[in-house]
Amino acid sequence: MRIQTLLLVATVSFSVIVAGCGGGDEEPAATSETVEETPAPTAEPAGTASIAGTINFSGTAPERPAITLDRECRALHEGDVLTENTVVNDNGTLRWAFVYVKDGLGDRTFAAPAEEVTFDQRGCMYSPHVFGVQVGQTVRILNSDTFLHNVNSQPEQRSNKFNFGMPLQGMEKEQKFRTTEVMVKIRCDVHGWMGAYAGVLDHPYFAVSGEDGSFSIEGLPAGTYTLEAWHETLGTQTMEVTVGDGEAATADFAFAASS
Ligand SMILES: [Cu+2]
Repeated sequence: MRIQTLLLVATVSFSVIVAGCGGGDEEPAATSETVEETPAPTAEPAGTASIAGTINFSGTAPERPAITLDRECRALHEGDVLTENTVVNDNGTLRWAFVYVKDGLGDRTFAAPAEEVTFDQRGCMYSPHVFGVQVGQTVRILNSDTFLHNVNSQPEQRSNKFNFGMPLQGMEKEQKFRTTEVMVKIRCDVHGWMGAYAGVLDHPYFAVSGEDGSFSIEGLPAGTYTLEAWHETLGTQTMEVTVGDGEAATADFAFAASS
C-alpha cells in the first residue's frame, strides 16, 4: 500500500513536470516527417501464424476418485469433488494438458504482458488446475474461502520459490515467476489434495487444453517449432510443426492410458 502511494505521488509529480515543460500554444507540433525519422520503440510485432489441435486420449479413462475433504471444505460442496489429475473429456480428449512452444523462437524476446493471470482458491480447490504464465507477468492470487490456505510453490528453479498463507476471504496477493520452468507445482499444506501446475515461459506461445480437449496458439511468427504437450500423469510428447505467415497448422497429440 505504501509503495503504491509513493508510486502514485511519483506519477503525479512526473505529470506535472511534463505539463510544465510542454505547455504553451507556441510549441510547434511535431511534423509527420519527424515522427517517421524517430519511430517509437515497439515490441516484436506479433506473427500471423497459428497452431491448433486436440489432445486425444485412447484406452480406458481412469476413474476420478472423489477427494476426501475435511469437514470445513466439504461444507462448501453439494456433492463429491473429483480429482483433476487425469480428466478425460466426454469426447475422448484430455483436459488440463499444457501445450507450448518448446523450441524454435530463436533469440526473439517477448515482454511480459500487462494482463494478469488470476489464480483462485475456492471451495478448497485451486482454480485453474493448470495455467501458463510469462516470466515477470503478474499472477493475482485470490482466496475466495473464509479460512486459511497457503500457496507453496515447488520449483526446480530457486527464484520461482514462494510460500505464504492467505488466512482471510477476499485476500489478494500479486506474485511473479522469475525463471522459465515447465512445470512448477503449487500446493497447499493445509489441504493436502490441493495442487496446481504453472507453466512458466519467456514467450506467449502456450495454451491449456479445455473441456473439448482443444488448444490454440496464435500470433506466431512463421517458423519451424518444437511443440510439447505436458500432462500431469501421462507425461510429455513433442512434435515438430512448420507454419508460414498467415497459415494455420494442425497439431493433434495422442496420449494413451497408462498401463
Ligand atoms: Cu488449502
